[in-house]
Amino acid sequence: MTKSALITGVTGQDGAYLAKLLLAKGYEVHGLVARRSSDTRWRLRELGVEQSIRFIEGDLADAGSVQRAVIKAKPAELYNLGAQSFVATSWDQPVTTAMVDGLGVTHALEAIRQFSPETRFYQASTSEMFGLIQAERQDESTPFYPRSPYGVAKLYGHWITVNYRESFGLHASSGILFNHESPLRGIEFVTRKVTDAVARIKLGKQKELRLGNIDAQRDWGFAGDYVEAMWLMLQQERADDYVVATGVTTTVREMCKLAFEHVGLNHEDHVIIDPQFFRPAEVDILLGNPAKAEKALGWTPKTPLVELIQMMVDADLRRVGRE
Ligand code: NAP
Ligand code: G4F
Repeated sequence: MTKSALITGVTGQDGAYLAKLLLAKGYEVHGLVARRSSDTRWRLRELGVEQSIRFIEGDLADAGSVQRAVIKAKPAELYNLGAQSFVATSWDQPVTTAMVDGLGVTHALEAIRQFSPETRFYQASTSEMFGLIQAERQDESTPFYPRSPYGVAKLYGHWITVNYRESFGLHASSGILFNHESPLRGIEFVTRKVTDAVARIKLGKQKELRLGNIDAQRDWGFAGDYVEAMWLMLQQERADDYVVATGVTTTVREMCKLAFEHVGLNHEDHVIIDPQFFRPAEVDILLGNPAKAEKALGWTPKTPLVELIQMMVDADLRRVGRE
């Protein structure tokens, strides 16, 4: 029998890759989409899956709409990827961030609890919850110390997922994913901001790139690899929580160097430090330990950062070239 899946955040980076993965596995894929005034489906078109998805209008902040989506899709698996996911914006819109990234998770869990308790649930948790890190390499037992309203909201989402698993026996798993990027990454995130600027500078359409704290370090992987870990989590007999990471950390500065070098340029000739991109509180360094996911799920990261950045620069060169 065809399995049905419901993805919140289907128009986002991860939603698009996950939809493609599930369709390839033969799932009927439903996507919850919030009403927007302009088109948000470009990623689904780039991956050639837009026509195969059954869209259901709804918003994570609106409990009734999430319930109706669950009743309509009758999903065997619900992947809760929808979020206000840009950390910097969470200081400007802390309440929206809490509503969607925090309470929105409870709306999804309640919908399952009341209308579809057999549905398996995936929560998109984040390494941002580790914030001011309490261990050199972060794993499932590392204490959390979020440093942004986004991190705080996501921590609520994480614990309510654990709580509904323990309270009601739901098959609810939380993936604590470290940063993952791709050519479909939003332009506001630092990797894509850099690769887009590199393409524009190379093609003579831009001269400089303004960045904030380039000493920050992140454990960056490829989104296409990470959505496989999400799916694997929901195929396990027991629900659990997993760190998904590469185990390698790199500065923003070094990531920039890789991107500029790929087109034969020197980042030092173009990068300008601009205080407007510094954050009120920073997560200086993240470095994950994915040993549990490797052992229990058989998952390993496949794409090294240099390959990922080159893939993103090449995609942006093509895009900017077409403009
Ligand atoms: P993304 O590209 O920003 O996508 C976010 C998605 O959420 C979009 O489809 C967006 O819809 C949707 N959304 C926003 N507000 C919503 C609302 N009120 N109701 C329903 N949907 C809403 O994020 P991503 O990089 O794919 O990340 C997916 C999830 O993983 C997010 O929860 C994020 O916080 C989490 N995460 C990401 C990373 C990472 O490095 N990428 C790491 C750890 C965790 P529109 O297109 O209409 O805006
Ligand atoms: O690319 P970023 O905006 O990603 P950030 O804040 O790490 O958050 C991403 O990863 C989280 C997982 O840990 C996700 F949960 C979250 O949804 C999102 O996907 O910034 C990365 C680093 C930061 O330290 C930031 O201060 O890059 C630094 N940075 C320096 N200059 C910049 C810039 N970030 C952005 N976005 N823009 C800059 O100009």
